[in-house]
Amino acid sequence: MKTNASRPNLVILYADDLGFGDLGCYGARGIPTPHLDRLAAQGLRFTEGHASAATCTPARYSLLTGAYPWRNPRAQILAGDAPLIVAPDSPTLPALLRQAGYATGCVGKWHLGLGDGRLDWNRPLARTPLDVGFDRAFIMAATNDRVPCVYIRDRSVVGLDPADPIAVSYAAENPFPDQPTGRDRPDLLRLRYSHGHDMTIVNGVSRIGYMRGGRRALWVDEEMAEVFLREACAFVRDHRHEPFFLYYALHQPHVPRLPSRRFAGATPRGARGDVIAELDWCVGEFLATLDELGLARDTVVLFSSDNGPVLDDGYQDQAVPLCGDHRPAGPLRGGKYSLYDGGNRVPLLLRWPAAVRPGVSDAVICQTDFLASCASLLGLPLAPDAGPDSLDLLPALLGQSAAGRDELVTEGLQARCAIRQGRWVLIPPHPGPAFMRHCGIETGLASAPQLYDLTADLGQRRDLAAERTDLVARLSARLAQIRAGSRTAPAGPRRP
Ligand code: NG6
Ligand code: CA
Repeated sequence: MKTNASRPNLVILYADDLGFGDLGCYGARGIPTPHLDRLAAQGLRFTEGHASAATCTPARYSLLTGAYPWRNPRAQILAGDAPLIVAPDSPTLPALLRQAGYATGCVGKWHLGLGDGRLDWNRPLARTPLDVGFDRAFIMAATNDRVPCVYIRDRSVVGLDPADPIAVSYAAENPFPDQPTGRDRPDLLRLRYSHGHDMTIVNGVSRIGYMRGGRRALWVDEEMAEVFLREACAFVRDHRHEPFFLYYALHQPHVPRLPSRRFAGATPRGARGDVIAELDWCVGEFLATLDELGLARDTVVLFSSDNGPVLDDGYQDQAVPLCGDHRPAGPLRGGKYSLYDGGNRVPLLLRWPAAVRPGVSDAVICQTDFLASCASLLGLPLAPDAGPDSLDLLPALLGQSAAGRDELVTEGLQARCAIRQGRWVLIPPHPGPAFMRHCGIETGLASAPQLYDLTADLGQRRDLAAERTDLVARLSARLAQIRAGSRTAPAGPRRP
């Protein structure tokens, strides 16, 4: 089946921990991102694109299911051996597109769990992206700082030698005393940890979790960008004659930040800047493949990030001292893990040359809305239980309307939520430290409610909770009502 304007290809390029201020087109200085800047110039650049959460697993869960992450108590930063948290055969974005005849592929960071709780890495895996709507998958299980440090194709670890089976453990104690850890053998490290990340050493970098075996299958961090890029391009090449959906989840700029030789030292911002430059290059190479295959015009390319930025996320890679005057979250307060806007407001770009005129949009869009908006684009009905928090924002996404969400719930750590309504954000009282000392991030947690007017105070500096007790009461009640309910999107037509 040939693609055309009513059945465009869809690609989601998803960065890991890229902040609102990290790209040139969002005001970054000192980190060249020419390819993403060009993508922005050729399409729509959103100033109010939001992940549903300030960490990876919950945000990705929402993107694929159209549900707020706190609806699923397991949608929290997962260990590398956690079971799949998306119900098999549930109505996900890839499942919707697969049903509509699209070839569906997943490349890159997964972090939504694998298997059914009895994971054996040496046998075909019971639950993988293939069980939630993808025809093909080439992934890492969790994050680049978590074991197992291997690639998985469809259901199997790539390049595994059966004589050297993989064992993985997230127990408190190292069950593999013969495997050196960062804690015991710092002399073996080429990149030292700053906090956490002191367990099994792989490629001279200690990780989260313990691992033994699988030596032939271990990834080389510096090759990861090219490996995923190659797989993403191969998927597009293989499916160029039919409509396709590709979810290409890049690993940059998540820790450990180990760019390929080409990008080591490419920016004055140190490793974090270098891997953002590398991310930009990957996007450029990927877009060039669309051009070469004559697919650019009829392909909707969405670019976004799973959560806000962090400088020191556990390795001594000099991200803090080399940051200089670069502001990874731009004008926003907080970053990754935070309930402030810097945690969830991220770059969001959409290019579709056949139908979308370039511009800038201030419509509030959440990644949760991609599901219903795609269904709307393709004229596909959504099951009543599909995407309980997914709004059809197609007109806003295509630049035909300035109206996005009026209301949005976002989550920091551990399902603690804030609510946005129009210009107002309420962060209810939540127990916990106001500041993450290791990461240098303001969490937004406080014993009193906080209320901010984003129109007058984008940087969330002036807390108006004491002055506007009426709004605090109204928004608190609304948040409680939302959390007690089972959906926020209408089950029928979903235009807000
Ligand atoms: C944290 C890790 C951090 C990162 C994060 C998940 C420590 C001390 N910190 O627990 O390095 O891996 O989890 O990041 O272990 S995310 O982008 O996948 O949400
Ligand atoms: Ca992330």
